[in-house]
Amino acid sequence: MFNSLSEKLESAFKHLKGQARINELNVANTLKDIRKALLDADVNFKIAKEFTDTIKEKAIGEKVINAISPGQLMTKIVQDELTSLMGSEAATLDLTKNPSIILIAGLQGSGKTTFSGKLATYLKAQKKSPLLVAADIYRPAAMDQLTVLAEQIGVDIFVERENKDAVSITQNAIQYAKANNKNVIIIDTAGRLAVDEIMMNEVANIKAAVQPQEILFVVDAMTGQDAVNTAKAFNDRLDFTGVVLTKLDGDTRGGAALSIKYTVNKPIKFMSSGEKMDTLDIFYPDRMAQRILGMGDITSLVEKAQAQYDEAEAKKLEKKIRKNQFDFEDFLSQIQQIKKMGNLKDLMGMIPGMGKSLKDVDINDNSFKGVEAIIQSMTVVERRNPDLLSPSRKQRIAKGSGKDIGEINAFIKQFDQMKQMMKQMNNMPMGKMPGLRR
Ligand SMILES: Nc1nc2c(ncn2[C@@H]2O[C@H](COP(=O)(O)OP(=O)(O)O)[C@@H](O)[C@H]2O)c(=O)[nH]1
Ligand SMILES: [Mg+2]
Repeated sequence: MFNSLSEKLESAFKHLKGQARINELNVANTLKDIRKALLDADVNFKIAKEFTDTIKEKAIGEKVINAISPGQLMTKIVQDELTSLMGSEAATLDLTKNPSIILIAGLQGSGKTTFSGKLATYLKAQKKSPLLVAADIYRPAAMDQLTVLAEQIGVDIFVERENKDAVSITQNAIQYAKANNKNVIIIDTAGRLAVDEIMMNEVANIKAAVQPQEILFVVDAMTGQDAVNTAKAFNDRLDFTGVVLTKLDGDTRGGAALSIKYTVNKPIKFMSSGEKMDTLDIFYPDRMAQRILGMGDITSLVEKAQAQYDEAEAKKLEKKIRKNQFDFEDFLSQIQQIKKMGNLKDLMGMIPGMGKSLKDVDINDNSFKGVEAIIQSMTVVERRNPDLLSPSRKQRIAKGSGKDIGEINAFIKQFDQMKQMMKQMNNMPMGKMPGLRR
């Protein structure tokens, strides 16, 4: 995420790192490079200037030049300012009403329908009972899309295909929700390719009719400054309660994330990347600032791991590792756990220092395909007894998984090395392993 921006910011700090002495000149050069990095990320020039002016002021105030580690102090100042530019605190959803109504607005193609599905998945996981409402009356395909999503995630949907009045659909949906114990209503509306009066009127009419607690403006983060302009137009008309940044998976530059809060003074509430239904994340300005500065985001990584964490399973696995009984079956189930945590490259990017080194590496869920195919071509007995793999069995597995025998041997060798490492860890005195409790 925001790789190019991260890289440029990191290199801006080089002025301070390599120097034996820090002086006004290299601080000024750092600021100049920071400003350029922001402009290249498509941050509005006024915001970029104000940003570096503030940093300069703070750097003077905190006497960066005389500090023992000026580079570190400067990074801290930039980190704090990035955080505050994106909103400081994480924002929450107002779900106090029963039912709570969430209106989803934005341009066509921004990701409203996809987000509606993700939000419903997220709320369902929080033990809410959401109802999706198909209020995009113009394209029958839009209703189909939401219907398919709803079915996939197991959430109830309200559709009235013959009704051509979005306001009346939403009013009927509220009646339906009340009668069927749905406590959150998510209204997926129609969008246009550009801001236009008819669309704005329609959403404004729905707003007036149903008085939603939340109006979430969905915007494609890849569109940079345009995203910010659209946000302004929607906010002037709808006075929305929060922003959802979508498509943070591509090579999004960061301009939208950094400029929207400043421009409309509304919090970014969620960010979303990819088309899987479980890739919706709360937007935490402080964690995002850390990621942008290449510091990773261990907090989010741990949270994601915990969400998938099955205590009983983990205990069982720990026992097996301790007894040196880790087998192919355990390996396969670990891979599947990791895949459930979300986009792999994104996950790796949360490890401090990893983002940059992964820039050109192509990792995705398919990266595991080879290994999965190999293990899946083994019999259950073989999976549980790695030592059984004789040459003839390996031949059969190679055939079954479409690999050559060299690849099978390489995989088994890796697996053995991994087990060897686990064995060594088991033999290590506890005191030498920080953070690992037994
Ligand atoms: N890569 C990526 N694609 C997305 C994301 N969200 C939505 N899309 C895709 O963008 C297109 C438009 O999304 P859709 O939800 O139909 O937008 P809507 O017109 O606002 O309802 C679809 O092809 C989605 O699959 C995202 O976070 N990442
Ligand atoms: Mg849609």
